[in-house]
Amino acid sequence: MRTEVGIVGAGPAGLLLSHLLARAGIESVVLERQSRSYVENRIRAGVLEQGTADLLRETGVGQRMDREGMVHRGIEIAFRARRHRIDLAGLSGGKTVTVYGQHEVVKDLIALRLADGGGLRFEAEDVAPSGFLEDRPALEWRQEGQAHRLDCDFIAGCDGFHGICRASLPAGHARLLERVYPFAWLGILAEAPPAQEELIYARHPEGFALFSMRSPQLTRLYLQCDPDDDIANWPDRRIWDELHRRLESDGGWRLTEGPVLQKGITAMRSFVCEPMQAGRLFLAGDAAHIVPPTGAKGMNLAVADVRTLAAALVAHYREGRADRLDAYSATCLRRIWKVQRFSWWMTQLLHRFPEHDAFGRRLQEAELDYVVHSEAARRALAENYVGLPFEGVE
Ligand code: FAS
Ligand code: PHB
Repeated sequence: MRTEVGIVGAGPAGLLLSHLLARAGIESVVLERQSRSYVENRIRAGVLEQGTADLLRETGVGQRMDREGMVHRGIEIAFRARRHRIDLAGLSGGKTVTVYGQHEVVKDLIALRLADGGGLRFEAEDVAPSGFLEDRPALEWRQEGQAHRLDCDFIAGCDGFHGICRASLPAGHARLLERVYPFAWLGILAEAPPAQEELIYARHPEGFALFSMRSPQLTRLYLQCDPDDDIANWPDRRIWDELHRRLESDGGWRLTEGPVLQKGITAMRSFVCEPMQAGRLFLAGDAAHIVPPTGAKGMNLAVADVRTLAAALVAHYREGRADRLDAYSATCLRRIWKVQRFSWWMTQLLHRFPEHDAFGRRLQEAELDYVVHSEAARRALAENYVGLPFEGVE
């Protein structure tokens, strides 16, 4: 079997890349190790930057997002029992974010790719990339006991942090830069109408908490926990008690409880693989980088990578240009490190750090105080939260 671009992973990165390439008349095949149902029901990110929502809309996959997504013009930051609104739209020249679950974006992309006759292969086992350093890239895998091989011009490694593609880079080729945080996030999805319209990021002496949502019927909530904590230690009652404690302030607002549909603990790390390419293998999304979810950037950064990679592949196929593929990593890394900085900044601003002494806690409070009372600081937060402009790609 042969195609132009072999894509490993049917998460947001792999599916969007396949969609963008198809719109440019470039063939691809996506190999995903999980089932379609698994990837469509994996609850993850929830906030789409302005640029991400615009890209989905402009490329014909934003209709349901526009019907069901919730456009947000602000967020709230809570500390010392008071809440402060950040007017994202007013401070960013009218930009907004859209709350629309990552799994919904994945469903929309899968439906469109299948309708377009796109090559999506689910439950592809033991995918193995090869030949990408010798100009003869190929992907081999097993499916229903049969061995398969796909020869292609390029391989896109969109297989997430635990995927095979980054692991296939030659030893010593890449530099891995990482920061692991001394806490994790416990997240729940509750069948409860969101108790208010906008997100609340809360810094509390017991730890960080986040109030978010997925729909008028579904509330999404997170609280900081120990990095090696076990979800078995967190019965629903304990979770709700801790969320009430950390999120409710003096204003009388109360969180609405409901049946907990999903709960899990996610580790917190910052990670970058430099460079994000080797020969004809290109990494995109979580395969190349991880950000702590505090800045709501994970999926949005994956989208930005794929936008750059798709443009570079189109320049190759249409104009015979190699320069944009050669510059792929450098182009993406400029944005990646700015987003890493913002995600780290939001994380250090809002979480309880075990190593913090009284001085460290006062510094954190002073920074929060400065952010919520300085228009310049609020504008900087807003500019990053709604999404930095795309650079280097028309
Ligand atoms: P993904 O991990 O989404 O997709 C990779 C795909 O490759 C998966 O479908 C996987 O099954 C497949 N794959 C892996 N290995 C393979 C192999 N060997 N062969 C074939 N297929 C393979 N970001 C936010 O902004 N906000 C959040 O709240 C948030 N919460 C998160 C919670 C969790 C538990 C996790 C793990 C991440 C969360 N993220 C969040 C980040 C997340 O949204 C990612 O940034 C986003 O999924 C990145 O998309 P992809 O790069 O496509 O990677
Ligand atoms: C979510 O709704 O899942 C969400 C929102 C904002 C974040 C992280 C996660 O910063």
